[in-house]
Amino acid sequence: MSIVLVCNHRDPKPWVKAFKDKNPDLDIQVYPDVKDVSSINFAISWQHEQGVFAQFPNLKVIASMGAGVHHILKDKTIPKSVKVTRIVDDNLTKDMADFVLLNCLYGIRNLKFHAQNQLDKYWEIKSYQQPEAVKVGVMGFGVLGKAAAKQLKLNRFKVNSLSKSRKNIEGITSFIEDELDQFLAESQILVCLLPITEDTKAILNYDNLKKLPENAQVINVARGQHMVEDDLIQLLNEDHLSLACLDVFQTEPLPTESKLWSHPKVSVTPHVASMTDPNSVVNQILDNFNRMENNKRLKNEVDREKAY
Ligand code: NDP
Ligand code: OXD
Repeated sequence: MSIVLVCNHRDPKPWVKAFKDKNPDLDIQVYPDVKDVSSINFAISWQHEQGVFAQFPNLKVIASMGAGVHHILKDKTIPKSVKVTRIVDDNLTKDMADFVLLNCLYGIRNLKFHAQNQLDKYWEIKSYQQPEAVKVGVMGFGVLGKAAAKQLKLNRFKVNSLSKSRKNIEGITSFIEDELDQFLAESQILVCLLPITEDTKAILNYDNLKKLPENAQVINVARGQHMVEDDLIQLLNEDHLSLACLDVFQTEPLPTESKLWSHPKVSVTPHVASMTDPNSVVNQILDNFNRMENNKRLKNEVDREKAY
């Protein structure tokens, strides 16, 4: 039984090293240098080219290198019998919670405004808000959304959450998908931590973003496909929104011609909110490889119907 690593936009070398450090005898091959396609039962994937897995007739499991799995599930050539797993990792979770807090503070302390003024050597004092005066709406209350919400709460922000099913966490008001309008109307800062599904694609569109209070800030750390980028730019230009902190984009790397790069109210980071450390997740992937070999239930398996 062998593993294939199929990845784009990520260097496979640290992954191979992490696996080999744990188990030097492991047969792990990096696509496209695969010796015997029929020996491959387990794949580790990041943004593979569509259809690539069709050449592995004995494939049983595809493990995402990250928390998100849309890059795998959108490939309709993958047989239904192939199981898909994702990463749930304490370091990934803590890093995301930190990044969300950082961006919320960045917004309320007007740091983008001051950075713009610095470029113009212009001294302008602007008052700022206290966290307790600001309500953050965290869209998606799974592993990462919950951790971000708790971190915000600890740092004095008021927090609402949005999820499919009702949650019960002290001090955080839970909204469910039917209550999206009310949730948006209360979110002075909106944090998107949803998975991509048929319901959440393009959910950050003009009509929905317009429901945010005036001067709201938007933070998208989930996927670029949630956001209709032209709609966002329009609402920033109309002064309905004050700031967008974007870590993910419709097209990555963000094309040089994108207006987002130089928009005075947009902060751009290159999909670094929280990055999987191969050394931190190698054990959970190897554990699932062993589970597959022994016909045991996999950990962090994705419900392919639900799509997350
Ligand atoms: P989870 O699967 O743990 O959580 C998903 C949450 O979204 C759940 O609370 C779910 O509700 C909710 N949800 C799903 N569909 C809807 C809907 N239609 N309306 C409202 N809520 C909905 O995901 P994670 O927290 O682990 O990760 C979230 C995303 O973050 C990933 O899919 C990935 O795209 C992104 N990510 C980005 C990174 C970056 O560096 N920028 C790094 C890591 C992840 P319920 O609880 O009721 O099921
Ligand atoms: C992930 C990511 O899904 O890095 O883990 O975006």
